[in-house]
Amino acid sequence: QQFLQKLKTQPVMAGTSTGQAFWHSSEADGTDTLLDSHSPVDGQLMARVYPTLREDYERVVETARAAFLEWRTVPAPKRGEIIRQMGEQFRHYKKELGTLVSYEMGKSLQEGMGEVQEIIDICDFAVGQSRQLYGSTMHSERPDHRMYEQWHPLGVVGIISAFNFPVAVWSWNAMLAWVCGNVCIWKPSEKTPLTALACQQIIKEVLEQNGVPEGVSCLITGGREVGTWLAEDQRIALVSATGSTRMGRAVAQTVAGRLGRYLLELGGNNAIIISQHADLTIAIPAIVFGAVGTAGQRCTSTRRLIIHESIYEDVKQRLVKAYGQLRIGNPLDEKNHVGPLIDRAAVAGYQSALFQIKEQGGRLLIDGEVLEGPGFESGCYVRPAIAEMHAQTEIVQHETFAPILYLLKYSTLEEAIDLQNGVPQGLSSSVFTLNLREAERFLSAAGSDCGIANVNIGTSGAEIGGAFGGEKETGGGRESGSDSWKAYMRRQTNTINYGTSLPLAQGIKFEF
Ligand code: UN1
Repeated sequence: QQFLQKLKTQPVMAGTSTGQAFWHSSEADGTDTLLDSHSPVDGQLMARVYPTLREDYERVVETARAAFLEWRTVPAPKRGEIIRQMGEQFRHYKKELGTLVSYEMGKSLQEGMGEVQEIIDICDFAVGQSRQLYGSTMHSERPDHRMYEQWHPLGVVGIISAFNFPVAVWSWNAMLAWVCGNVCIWKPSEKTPLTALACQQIIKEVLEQNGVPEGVSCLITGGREVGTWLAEDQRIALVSATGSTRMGRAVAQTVAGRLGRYLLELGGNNAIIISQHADLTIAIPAIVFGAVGTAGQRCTSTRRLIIHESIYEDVKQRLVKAYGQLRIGNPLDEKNHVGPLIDRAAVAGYQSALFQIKEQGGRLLIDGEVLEGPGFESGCYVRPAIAEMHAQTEIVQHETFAPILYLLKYSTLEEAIDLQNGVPQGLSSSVFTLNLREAERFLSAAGSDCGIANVNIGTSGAEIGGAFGGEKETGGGRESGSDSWKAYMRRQTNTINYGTSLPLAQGIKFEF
């Protein structure tokens, strides 16, 4: 409550641009244009937020562009030092921000804190990265020539983030984009504007204290239309978008139309293969965490279980038992395992999926239900469901952002891998097996077609150190660790002649 109060009293909420943050200008008209942030935890109206108007957007982009001209010349390790200080601030505010994430988004307090931990981790990673923006050197085919490549910043990076990881995914993008010398304009999900505002406040002090030009970190708010402004805008060098495949396709088509760059992290439909050689004592908790954690609203959530026929009944029984022990309720109460869905529209999507499962010949092993009564007033709490499917019907092919787990049976590993790959999405995957051949086959070129493939751990809960993202309808982008930083930079190849003649490549002679 105190943290929220602090947010409300900061001038950044009141209107005009302040420090590093842009918020909506005072010309806002009627209250009906405000974004209401309701907590799915208890249905309470947390705050009303001004959406960005078009003229404010113009001002934001122009200020960001001007800031870029300065920021790009700051030595990368100096930029890294500022990110280090941001990491310190997030350490300081971990509890407050984690709680706000939990309250605004509905994930458990531990997961809310975990998200802030991801921010801290990526800050640390980005600090190191700031001294490692390496390019290669090549040997020129020409005498007295040197050839090398260097990496330069792109310019203004637009970040469109989703409600389910309202702060972590922004930080993966922003921290790397900043050390690479870019400036950022962040459009958070209209379902979780407050956590974005909180992040902007948390870093504001650091930016101000270091004399960072206004516009390096910009925040704009609003719905789809505001995202479209970024996608259409020639001045936005890179649009990094996280969310549904539908949204990502629209962004990609628009950005591609102007030959801009995009980085997409879209839907997943993640499966775990449970081999007859699996250690079920670790497989079962991995499945349950993957399927019901964050109420099934991670893009890495486990949605499909492909189980060897010889252990199918055993796994089924263990799952039913485990699901029977799940406590559904207020995510701020650490006793509970499953919190609410983000809003009633998500609940409707869940209900529609349950209906389609039955229509498509599925059998609900654990039926879903929308919970009512004390503690469930928001109308967003649902019971995690398990459905047995005879095939990957249309509903199984679809990513329903809710805790619904599909069970499928297999007899050979090839069949299991075909099922695993037989959906339009390609984000995360895993196999539980103690058999080396199976594990390696799954990880081979003939195995999983996903961006993430794990052995003996679940599909969700990736660390920041690896590149995060996936193939096919997941969009092909990679964020966070490994060499994902390259997406935020442009590569320049330099050839230098330090000789006294002008030899041409490919031995071409051009004499006159
Ligand atoms: C997402 O769901 O958009 O791997 C990101 C995980 C998290 C990130 C998920 N570290 O589950």
